[in-house]
Amino acid sequence: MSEPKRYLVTAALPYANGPVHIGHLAGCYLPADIYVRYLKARGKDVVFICGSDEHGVPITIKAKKEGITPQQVVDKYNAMMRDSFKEFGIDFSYYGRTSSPTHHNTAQEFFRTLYDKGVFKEEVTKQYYDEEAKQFLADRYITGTCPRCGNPSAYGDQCEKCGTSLSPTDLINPKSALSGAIPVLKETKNWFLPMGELQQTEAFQEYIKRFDSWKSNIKGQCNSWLTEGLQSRAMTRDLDWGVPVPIEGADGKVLYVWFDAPIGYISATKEYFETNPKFEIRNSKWEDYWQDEDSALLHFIGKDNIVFHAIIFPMMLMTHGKYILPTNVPANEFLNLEGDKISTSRNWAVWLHEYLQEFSGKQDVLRYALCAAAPETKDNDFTWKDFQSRNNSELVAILGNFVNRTVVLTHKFYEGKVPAFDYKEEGFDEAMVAMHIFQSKEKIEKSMEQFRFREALFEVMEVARLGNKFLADNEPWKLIKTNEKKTAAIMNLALQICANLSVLMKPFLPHSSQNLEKMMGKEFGWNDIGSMLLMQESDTIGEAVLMYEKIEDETIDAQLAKLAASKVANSQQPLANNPLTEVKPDITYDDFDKLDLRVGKVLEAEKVPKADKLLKLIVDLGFEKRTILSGIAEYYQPEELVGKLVTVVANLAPRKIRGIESQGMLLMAGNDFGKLYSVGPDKDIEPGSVVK
Ligand code: B3M
Ligand code: ZN
Repeated sequence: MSEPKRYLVTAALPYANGPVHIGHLAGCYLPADIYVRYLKARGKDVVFICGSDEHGVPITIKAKKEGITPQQVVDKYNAMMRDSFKEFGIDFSYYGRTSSPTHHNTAQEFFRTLYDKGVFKEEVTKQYYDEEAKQFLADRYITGTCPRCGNPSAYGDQCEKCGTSLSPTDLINPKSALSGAIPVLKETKNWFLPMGELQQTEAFQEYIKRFDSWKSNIKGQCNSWLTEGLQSRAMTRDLDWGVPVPIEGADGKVLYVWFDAPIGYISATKEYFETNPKFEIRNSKWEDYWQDEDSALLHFIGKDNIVFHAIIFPMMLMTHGKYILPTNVPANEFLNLEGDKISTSRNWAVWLHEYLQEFSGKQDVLRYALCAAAPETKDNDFTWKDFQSRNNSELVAILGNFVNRTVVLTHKFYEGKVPAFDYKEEGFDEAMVAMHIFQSKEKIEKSMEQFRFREALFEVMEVARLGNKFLADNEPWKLIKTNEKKTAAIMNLALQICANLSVLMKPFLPHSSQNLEKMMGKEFGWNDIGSMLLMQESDTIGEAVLMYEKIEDETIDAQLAKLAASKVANSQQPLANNPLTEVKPDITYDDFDKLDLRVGKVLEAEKVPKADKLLKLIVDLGFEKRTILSGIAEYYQPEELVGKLVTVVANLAPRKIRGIESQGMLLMAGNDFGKLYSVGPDKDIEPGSVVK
């Protein structure tokens, strides 16, 4: 696309069932905000949309847990999240809610349009039902083992470990999350989006060409979905919390949360235009951003949301007919904390609202640390030590130090007035500085366009480094005694670098950039970058403002102690909550006897391309060789397995995974905390032997 006329940028609508943590921020809100601020600095027309996702099973489960109504849950967390995003400086144009009447209407109308066009396939299928709770078990109401990676606590809609989107019936050993009961299958009617058929359409094939220019982590996930072939997916649910299905014969059913939530971006945009008179003046309307081919549509999300934004929502938009399709879906991977997966239930997180209280005024430090460690291409780790050193040795020692010295010396030597640049000397050259900054600008722009914000931030710091070094090398505080003219020129240049930095920093460190603007007494735009004439002779600068201060070890230790307390609390959790103590219901010997377990010998093992977790094994069962796919690539190197004796479930019905037929399963010992060990005989015995 040539330069878009306008941009509609969205950040995933967080479920309003818990506070925001650093994983959310690094995953999508911060990158989206950085990008939006960058576009705005360049004078682009941008609308930045987010809001609370207030439907879906996660909300109702939280309500049950807290003993309050779903409405109370969403009211509480919607306010909390909105406020902390705001204080942190995530500059949404509008923060909506999917419980709003505008949203309900918009989502229902959308469904109706697709329904009237005959897009959906009406199907009676068997769905899991909890006979104790008398309720169908959609999505997260059901848990079980992920068929793809073996994660024992996958949800009915998705495995959070490998990111796969699932149907409840895909789960191995399904269990009701409501009562723990083993669910039964019961018939019910639902409306399906025929994704397999839609995949074949010309329009969709045309759309997916866009993937080629997307970040490789997204392209990879999307392509593997497409190669595997998409399956129809129900867009309605038997639930009582959500947007009612607006057609006859659908009593007691609501829209699937992943049908209504992305439409939330549209309804929030509508509400923004309805409530913001600014747009009437500019004579633009919400449709311009969603329905005009000259607009760019960008969805910032975390990796677990890729399929919904890159495939399902575009299919909805496409079949509706009036909408543009996403220009890009810049998704990040996951952020871990101190080497461990962030987890709300284990309280293993840094909560934004707590950070804002405990580190008051230090929003930009967290923005900086999170951007520098952002999981842009692979999962990454946040540690408090890294946070401290980013602050102390980068923000304080380089950026802050440079700005502070420049401003303080300008006050000391020149009563706060910009001194003249009137000096010539071989090797002392303002054009060199200008060139350096201009080149940085170009690098930053290139990185930004590719959503490589870490790289861009690094380059911004390069400019601060340049300034800091420039002062350290020239020592104006000494030189003033011997060469006033040169000192003035040095200070003039230092001020020009500060002015340049105030713009370069803007997308990343908005609070400190504002402070720097105050100190410079002026605001500059993106096109000013590279100029050495931003500060004019005799301009008066403002007082020095402390931008960053050192963070002491005690502060970091207190945070680490807080996390350590979570670890202890988790290990002391009542046994009833420990999945290892829950034994499945009794079975008879006849049930057990149905299993045909055999000793097998691994002959070959290799990674499955584009599947991080999977190994493809050739296993000798004595009487025949089997191809078996096993989700153990994280725990075993292929070569470790060759020659090993393992236990194989030899009569498990074959399953196609990633286009390869898996003819059995290996037994593995494991717990919920990761790590799997293969289970085999402890003495050499020939392959094919029966395990009983
Ligand atoms: N609420 C899932 C999540 O918070 C979901 C995103 C919706 S975006 C339309 O991860
Ligand atoms: Zn999985």
